[in-house]
Amino acid sequence: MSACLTLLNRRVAGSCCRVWRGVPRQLAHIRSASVAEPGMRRSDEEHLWEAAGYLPFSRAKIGSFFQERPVLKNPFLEDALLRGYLRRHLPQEAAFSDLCAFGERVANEVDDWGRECEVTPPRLVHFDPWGRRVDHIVTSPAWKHMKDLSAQEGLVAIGYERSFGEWSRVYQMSKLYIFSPSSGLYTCPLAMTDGAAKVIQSIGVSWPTDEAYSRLTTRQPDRFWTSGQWMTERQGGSDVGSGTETVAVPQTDGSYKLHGFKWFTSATDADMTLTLARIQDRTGATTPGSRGLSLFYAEVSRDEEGRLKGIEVQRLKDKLGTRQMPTAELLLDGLQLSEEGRGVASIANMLTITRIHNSVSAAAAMRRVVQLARDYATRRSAFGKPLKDHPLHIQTLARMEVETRGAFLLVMDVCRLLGREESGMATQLDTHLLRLLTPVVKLYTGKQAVAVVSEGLESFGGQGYIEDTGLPGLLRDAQVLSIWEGTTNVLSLDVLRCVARSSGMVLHAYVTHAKVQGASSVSSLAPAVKAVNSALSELEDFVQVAATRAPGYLELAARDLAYSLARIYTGRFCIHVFPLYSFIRWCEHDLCPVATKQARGCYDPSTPPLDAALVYDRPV
Ligand code: MFK
Repeated sequence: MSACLTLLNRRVAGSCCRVWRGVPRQLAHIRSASVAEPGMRRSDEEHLWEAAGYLPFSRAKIGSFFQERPVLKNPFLEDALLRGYLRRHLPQEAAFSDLCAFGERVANEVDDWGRECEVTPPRLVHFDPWGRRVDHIVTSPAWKHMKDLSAQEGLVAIGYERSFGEWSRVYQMSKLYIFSPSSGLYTCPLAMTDGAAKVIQSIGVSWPTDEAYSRLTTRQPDRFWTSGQWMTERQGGSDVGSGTETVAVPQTDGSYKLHGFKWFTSATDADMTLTLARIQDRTGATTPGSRGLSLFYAEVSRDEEGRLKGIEVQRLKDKLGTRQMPTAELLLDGLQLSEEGRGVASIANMLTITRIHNSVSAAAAMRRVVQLARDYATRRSAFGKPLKDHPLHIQTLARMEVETRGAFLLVMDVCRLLGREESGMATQLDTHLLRLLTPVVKLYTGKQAVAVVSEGLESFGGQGYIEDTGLPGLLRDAQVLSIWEGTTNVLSLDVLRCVARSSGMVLHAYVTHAKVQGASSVSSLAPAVKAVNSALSELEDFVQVAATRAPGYLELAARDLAYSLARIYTGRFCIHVFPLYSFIRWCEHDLCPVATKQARGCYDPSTPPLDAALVYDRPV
């Protein structure tokens, strides 16, 4: 063969430039080292190249091997855990057939729209051709299809129709879970729409928001509205109470004009919004802090010439991900909705809903990347066998799978609790659990989604880094999940606040619910039961010690506490829902990191100055 190749090199090189065009660069050295032999016929060349196994490169120019792509199949049928969970709790045929049909639609139609949203991002047209300011946010046709689809499929409506009683939220969120990774981020406006409907419902559906409520929760595409949640200002992303500068000036007709600058307004093409502002008194003074904030409802409308009324769009944000969706800086005017000074408490209902949606999207992102990686492992071979036959690769996928299952079960349990509360079935324990677990599930799944999706991309090798595979977008969009709707630290502190405000009742409810009662009848499960219950005891011990320390101690422990709450609670599901071997994988985690770190003195008073010395690289 090597003699043949030498002959080939000598004869072919320089004889015909045409042959060399398209030969991969790695073969170029063969040419440069070769001697030309004029007069050679093309068929001879071809014969020699074929003998050397290179003909496909000379003809097709890129070789004959093409890797099969990972295939998205019906995400409902592909998800045994989701189907098993629903079979257990919501065994209605109507729900199954709807989810199955929707899964088919997602795989065959919606996923392409999602991709189109990514490659045709929104743009802002400030002026019409004659110089008038119009501030049009131009979105892709696919983005508009998503809106119609959302109405038709009842992606918000299901939560308010409550056809499945206390399980209606689980059903709605199952649908969103299937939809989310293919939605082109349309789940963002849907989360806020759902949150706005919830706020309006909790305040009481009456004029002027009754029409808005019916539009937010309709299944008719031509009536359907989406809502914004315009909270963030330049000074106030997390610290909304101090950072909100927008003022509400009372008008003679009882309405208000809002003057302010909203720094991040997601899905700015919404039809209405809920937002916060400080009401001015007659002297123009406002009340500072959280107590000075009221909640406002505003419809986004245009005048006859197409100009936005009372709103100027400064610019669209240039973001790492979520590029499918317009995020803008703007100002607006509106009508008062909440009691004066109850803005944060009133919008908290919206935060609960959007944080649950966020968690659903996080679990869904993990599920999607695992589904694709699992499929790819059957199509891609390396080192002589398919990836699925490499034990280390399968171990990696198993670790991703167990994270995904844990996230799914945690999220669905919070949806279950929400459904119980909304259908009047919730016990006091359920209500406490819902308050505590909402920030916990949001912060935990948001972080895990980034880790799992990043790991998932690696399982496609270099292709996972290539834009038009659609895979990098999964990672970019996952990164926002731990940022918006409350960062990990802000939510960890929310956990502490709700523990303190309930005088520890939320924690008591948690321990009561999470404890696995009685010895398991299946002896093989005994170690798992023991692991969860002893982690719970460690958690209780931590709380007892922490209660005797200065407040700064708990603040430093807040993140680890939230992680412990998430991991122990998920461990409890492992026993009932998972096969035992997945519990072994779950226990690769420290179930109660807050106790482990407490024992190591990580929250001692000396820690903050030491941390500052470390971060700023200054000796203490
Ligand atoms: C795919 C999913 C897409 C999701 C959509 C994404 C769209 C993106 C839009 C955004 O990102 S909008 C910006 C989101 N911003 C935040 O999430 C703010 C993060 N900061 C916090 O959450 C702060 O903790 C908070 C602003 C709430 C702190 O404000 P305060 O004024 O210091 O709150 P405080 O004093 O703790 O609570 C005031 C009242 O609200 C209290 O009620 P009472 O007066 O009756 O006692 C609290 O109990 C209540 N409250 C606060 N947080 C609550 C809550 N109630 C229930 N749940 C909560 N989480």
